[in-house]
Amino acid sequence: MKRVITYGTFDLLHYGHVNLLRRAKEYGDYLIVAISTDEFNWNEKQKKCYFSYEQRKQLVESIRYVDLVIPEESWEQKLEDVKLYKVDTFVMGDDWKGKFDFLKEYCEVVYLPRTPEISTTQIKNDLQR
Ligand code: C2G
Repeated sequence: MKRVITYGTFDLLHYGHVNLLRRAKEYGDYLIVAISTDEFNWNEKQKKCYFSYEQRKQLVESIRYVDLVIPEESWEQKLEDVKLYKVDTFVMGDDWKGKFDFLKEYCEVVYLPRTPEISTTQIKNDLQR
């Protein structure tokens, strides 16, 4: 079984997120998604999510490509996760290109093109108009 992992906030879940998860799943048979907790988002990314961790988890778990959702609580946990879950491929959108190359010793690292014209920030801005 080939295992894939990816990380993200996934707030206001949109088709850009789903495109990423669909393509990530193509690299294996089992896709793990680490979702940033509310604390991690606030403390480390200065992001205030519209949906709580539990709500974002429920939404992501409902996506057909996703096999397991775990919490992302620190920047440093990726290496532990790769080892713990015996990950073969680490996937992120290419806005993170190069940032996780240190994992190349342990697994394949893939950066996928982002879906253009959509983001959680864009949705929030558009709704304020
Ligand atoms: N994404 C995408 N296309 C978009 C928007 C997002 O491909 N239009 C991808 C991002 O590149 C990322 C994933 O969807 O791989 C989740 O995006 P975010 O929820 O914005 O995640 P982010 O805040 O980048 O957190 O430790 C890594 C971080 O947790 C990533």
